Amino acid sequence: MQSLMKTLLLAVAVSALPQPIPQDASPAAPAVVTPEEAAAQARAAFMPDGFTAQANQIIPVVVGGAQDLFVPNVVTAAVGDVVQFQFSNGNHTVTQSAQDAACQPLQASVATAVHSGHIPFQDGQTTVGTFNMPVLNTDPMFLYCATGPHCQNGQVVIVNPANSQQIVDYAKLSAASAQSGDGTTVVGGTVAQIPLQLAAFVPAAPQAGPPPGAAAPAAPAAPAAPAAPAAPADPAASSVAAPANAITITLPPVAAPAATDAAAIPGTTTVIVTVPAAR
Ligand SMILES: *[C@@H]1O[C@H](CO)[C@@H](O)[C@H](O)[C@H]1NC(C)=O
Ligand SMILES: [Cu+2]
Repeated sequence: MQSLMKTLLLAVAVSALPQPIPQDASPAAPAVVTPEEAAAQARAAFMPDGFTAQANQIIPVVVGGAQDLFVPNVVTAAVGDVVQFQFSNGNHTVTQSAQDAACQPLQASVATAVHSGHIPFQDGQTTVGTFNMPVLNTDPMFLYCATGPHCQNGQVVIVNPANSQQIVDYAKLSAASAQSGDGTTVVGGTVAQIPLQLAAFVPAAPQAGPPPGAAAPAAPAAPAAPAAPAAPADPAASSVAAPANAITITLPPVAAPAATDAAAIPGTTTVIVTVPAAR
């Protein structure tokens, strides 16, 4: 009985909150728009008029790419901002969990918990899928990728953490979890496509799949290391013998703090930087 009451109360509370955008079973690819238009669509869908006078930054967060991570993985956003998740290489999600239930969808118990659905990015794509999440309050939001072991491997992000320790604790909890649960319904933001040129990332280089049994393709040639500049013309400028691969940098005079004896500060400071030998 008590749990029935709780369920009813939750249902009432949930119905008072902004409702998820209904999704088709197989939605057509959204039109390609600018990042600003994508954020504006999300604001129009989720923010009552009262929000429009508030902050309206777009905060890009790159999802996946060369590594299965969120970059950045800590976001500070004001009410009225839109966090724009931009999906790079792979097939990732942004899915909300409870703080103490890493890698499990909060949506299972709270219908308004965020989930983007799986948004892929494949080599050669010229558009980027985005999930535009308006920030409706500044409570911490714990989010992860629900694909495969990505969450266990550290693909987690917190929006408005209470302190800098939370991301460390949340990532540790994620790594210790057995496996991830997936979200079911797209909730808490709008999906849109933006042109790759306007995205906040450069896609990972295409992976040429080697034919079965073939040796792995040669790694792309490393850019040539810049030649070490000639040693300074006046060796007296430095009493330290510079190694052959050193660059000598002469810095401008350092401003003397008021309480320091200015005579003790040399006119110039010579720093020797040793450049690692080219691989
Ligand atoms: C992305 O992952 C989802 C869930 O596993 C899957 O249904 C979908 O086909 C995948 N898309 C691509 C392009 O791999
Ligand atoms: Cu992922």
